[in-house]
Amino acid sequence: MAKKTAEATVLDRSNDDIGEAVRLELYRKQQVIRQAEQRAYDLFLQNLVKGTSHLSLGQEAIAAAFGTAMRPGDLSFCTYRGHAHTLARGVSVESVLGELMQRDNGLMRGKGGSMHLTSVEHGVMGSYAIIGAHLPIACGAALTAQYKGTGDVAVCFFGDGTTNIGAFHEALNFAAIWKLPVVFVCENNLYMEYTAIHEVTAVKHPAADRAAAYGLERIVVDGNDADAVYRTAQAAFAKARAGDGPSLIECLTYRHSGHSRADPAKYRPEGELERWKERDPIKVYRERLKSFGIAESVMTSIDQEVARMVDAATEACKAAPMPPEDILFTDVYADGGWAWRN
Ligand SMILES: Cc1ncc(C[n+]2csc(CCOP(=O)(O)OP(=O)(O)O)c2C)c(N)n1
Ligand SMILES: [Mg+2]
Repeated sequence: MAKKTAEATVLDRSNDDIGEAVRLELYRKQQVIRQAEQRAYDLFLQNLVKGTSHLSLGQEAIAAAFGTAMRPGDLSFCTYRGHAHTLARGVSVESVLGELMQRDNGLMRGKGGSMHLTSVEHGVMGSYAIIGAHLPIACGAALTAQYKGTGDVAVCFFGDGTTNIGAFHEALNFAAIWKLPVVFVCENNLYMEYTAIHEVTAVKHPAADRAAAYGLERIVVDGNDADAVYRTAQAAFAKARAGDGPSLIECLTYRHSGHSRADPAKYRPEGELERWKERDPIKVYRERLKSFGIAESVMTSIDQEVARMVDAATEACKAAPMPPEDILFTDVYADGGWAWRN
C-alpha cells in the first residue's frame, strides 16, 4: 500500500519483505563496488594500475544482490569482470586495489591481477578470463556440494556473449541432468567485446530463451533493481538447497564504460548510455530507500563512510611494498595430493 505525502510516495513498511537492514546492506554493497571501481579507474589514469581491467560500473545491483543473498560456504565463480562479485563476498577494497596495483598487500600478493581475483576463504573460487570456461567448473563444485551434502550452492556469473559458447550448453545440460545446486547468472549488458549481442544471437534473450532446452524455467529480471535481483536469487538458492536443481537467471543491465580500459565504446548508438544512466542501479535504489521512508541523510552517511574507507585503502596500497621476488616460485603447482596414485 502506498500513501502520498507532500514529499514523496511513502510505502507501507509492513509490505517490505526484504527489511531495512538488508536494504541498507544492498545499498552499501553497491556503493562499495561503485566507489572502488571508480578509484581503480583513477589509479589506472595515474599509471598505478598496470594492464587492462574490466569494470562493472552500472551493473552493481547484480553482484550486490547475489553477494547479500549468498551465505558463507556458497561458492562464487567470476569472469575477468569480477571485481564486483569479489567485493560482494566481503573481500576488502584494500585487497582488491592492492592486487590491481601489484602490491604485496594484494589479494594474491599481486600475482593474479584484475582478471584472476580469487579468495577461497571468502568462497570466491576464481575469476576466469576464458569465456565460458568456469561454467563446467561451477558444475564440478556443485557436484562436490551435492555429494558431500553441505547444502552449499555454486553461483556462476557470466555475460550475454558467453551463451553462444559450447561450454554454456554443456554445463546447463549437465547441471540439469544431475539436478546440481548451481545458479547460472547471465548479466546481459547488451554487448559482448565490441559487438551487440542481438546481432549474433538467434533469440532475443540469450540465456532465458534457451532455458527451456534444458527443462529450466525462463527467468528474466531487471538487473538494475537490487530488490528484484535479491528476490530472484533467494528463490534460486531455496530451490538449489532443497535439491531441486539449477536455475538460469538472465539479468538485464548495461555497462557504463567500454568493454575494457582500451575501449571508448564508440559502437554504441547515441543516447543509449544516457537512457540507461537514468536507470542507474544506485540512483534507483536510493529512490527506493526513500520511498520506504529512510532518510536521505542515512544514505549520505553511508556514501561518506564508504568514501573514507576507499581513500584509506588507496593510501594503504600506495604505501605498500611490491612483493618480494621469491614469491615467483610459490603457489605455482598444486600437487593435488599424490597418495591416491600409490
Ligand atoms: C573462449 C574465448 N573467446 C574469446 C575471448 C575474448 N573475449 C574476451 S571478453 C569477450 C566478450 C564477452 O562478452 P560477454 O560474455 O557478454 O561478457 P561482458 O564482457 O559483456 O561482461 C570476448 C569475446 C575469450 N576471452 N575467450
Ligand atoms: Mg556482455
